Formats: sequence, structure tokens, C-alpha cells
Amino acid sequence: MGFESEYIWMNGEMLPYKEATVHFMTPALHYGAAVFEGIRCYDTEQGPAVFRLKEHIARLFDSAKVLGYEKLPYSEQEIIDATKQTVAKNKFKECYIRPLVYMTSQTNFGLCLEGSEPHIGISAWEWGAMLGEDTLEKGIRANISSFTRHHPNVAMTKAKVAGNYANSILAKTESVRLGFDEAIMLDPQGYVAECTGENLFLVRDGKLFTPYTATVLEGITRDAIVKIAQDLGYEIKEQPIARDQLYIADEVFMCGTAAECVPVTEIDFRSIGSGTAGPVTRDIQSAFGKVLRGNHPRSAGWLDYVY
Ligand code: PPE
Repeated sequence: MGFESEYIWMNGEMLPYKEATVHFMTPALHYGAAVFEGIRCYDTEQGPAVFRLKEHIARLFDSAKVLGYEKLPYSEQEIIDATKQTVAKNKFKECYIRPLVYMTSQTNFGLCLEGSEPHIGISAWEWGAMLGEDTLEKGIRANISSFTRHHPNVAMTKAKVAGNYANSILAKTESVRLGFDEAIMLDPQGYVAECTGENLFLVRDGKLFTPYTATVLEGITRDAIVKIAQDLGYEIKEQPIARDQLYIADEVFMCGTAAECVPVTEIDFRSIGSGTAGPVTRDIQSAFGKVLRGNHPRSAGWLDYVY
């Protein structure tokens, strides 16, 4: 499945896919001066519904603010509406949605946002589970990356800044070349931070643990999983987590919009727990799946219907 679609929304216009281009001299392309979101739309009995759209667009605006754009040319509501129009115009039932705010300038080519203009585009395409459909059941193999995750005063970890993802590309490429599916990254203190595009949880003695948000992205899936797990009666603690706490966990799973909720069954050649998706992970995955498809009490607050 490719990432083509019929239309991409760009700066207020719905453009045919081939016309949605940017010039080579766009500063964003050279310096990673862009912020983005990853959002998913699911097919439900009441039609296509976007999961936590309002929160994703709020984070897009927050990311732009962190980068240095206080004001964007559109309101949050206009971008919410444009996102739904992009899904509708492409007649998608299920898709991944990628809004991007990027630095452009006619006059200044350089490392300062002053004198530049933020442009906005929104694309959508049909993208199944990022790490493969079977991994939701079977789990994945990960390693601890040789690359450290961002120091919070080097790259802004609360913002999905395109340039920050060079770090993810280093780690993910290394892991895949070594034969793993995904990289687990440690923060500059050596504690577990997150994966290249997912947050991480571990389960021990029936309790869930996840790193605090100081050095990681405040994942919207992470937040949903915390609430769903609490609904199910699980206790959750946010705390620093060391590498070997992952090795001796009963279960480990990662979660994010693109990846969804994926068991991690092996880390650094050590099987985690039974080496298969554990019961707590399955319990949470199953409730999460119901939420996404409109079959859960949480769905009402978290699904935004396209029509
Ligand atoms: N950490 C990072 C670094 C990250 O990029 C993501 C999302 C998350 C955690 C989980 O956040 P959330 O989607 O709000 O639950 N990563 C996006 C891009 C992934 C990609 O490979 O591209 C995503 O999942 O859409």
C-alpha cells in the first residue's frame, strides 16, 4: 500500500495529489523546520471517525508554538474541519492523516523563523498497522539503541518537530539493519525514554509502569491507554525506568498512532515474560480496539465523525 491519495489539502485548497508540491528552496526541507501530527481515522458503524482529532490538532499548534510560530494562518477549528474534508474528499473509511506546518520564505534563507511564513498541508492515505498487522498479535523484537534520545534542552521533546526525527531515523535504521523491528531509546541520564515513534509501557506483577513525560512526547495514545487501563482497574505508575527493568518485566508494549498498541516480546535477545503477548497487554489492546471502532463508553468523547 503506497501513500498516494487523490487529494491533499494545502494552504486552504484541495489539490490533486501530483500538484501538492513544495519548492527545493523551501527552508523546511533543508533544516527540518516543520512540525507535524500523525492521526488515524477508523471505520465505525456510524461511518469514518477520527480518533482524538481535537487533541492532535491542539498538539500541532503547541508544536508550532514550541518551534517559534505563535500564530498560524488558520485556527485550530479550521484545521480540524480541513482534516475531515481531506478524509471525505478522498472517500477514505480508514486512513492515517498527516498534517504538516512547514517554514517557507521568499526573502530569507536561513536559520531564523523571522521573515518566514508557516504553510500548512494535510495528507491522508490508507496505512495499515505500521509494524505489520501480525505484530499486533505476535509482538515485535526490539533492541536498546546505541543512539540516545534527546536531551530536553537540545531538542524539544514535547513538539513533533520534523528535525527531531533525524534522531529516530538513526535509531530505527540501525535497529532494522541489525535485524530488529524497533529501537528502544534511553534518555541522556540512561533511563528508558521511548521508541522512535511510540511510547513504552511495562507490566510487572499486574501493575503498569511508564516513563514520566519530561523527556518524551506526550503521546495521545499513551494518554488513552492510561485511562483505559485505569478503567479496567489497573494501577499505573509514571517513574524512571532502567533498561534491566524492561528485561525482567512480565510484559512490555509500545503504543502510538501509527503503530497502535504492539506487544514487545523480545529485547536485546532476551524474551520478555513468556515471550508472547501477555494477558494485560491483550486486555488493554482489546479495550483500545473497541474504543477506536466506536464500541466502548470512551468512544463518544474520543471519536470525531467525518460526516
Ligand atoms: N513518541 C514519539 C517520538 C512519536 O513520534 C510518537 C508518534 C509517539 C511517541 C506516540 O504519540 P501518539 O501518536 O500521540 O500516541 N509518532 C507518529 C509518527 C510515527 C512515524 O513513524 O511516522 C505517529 O505514530 O503517528
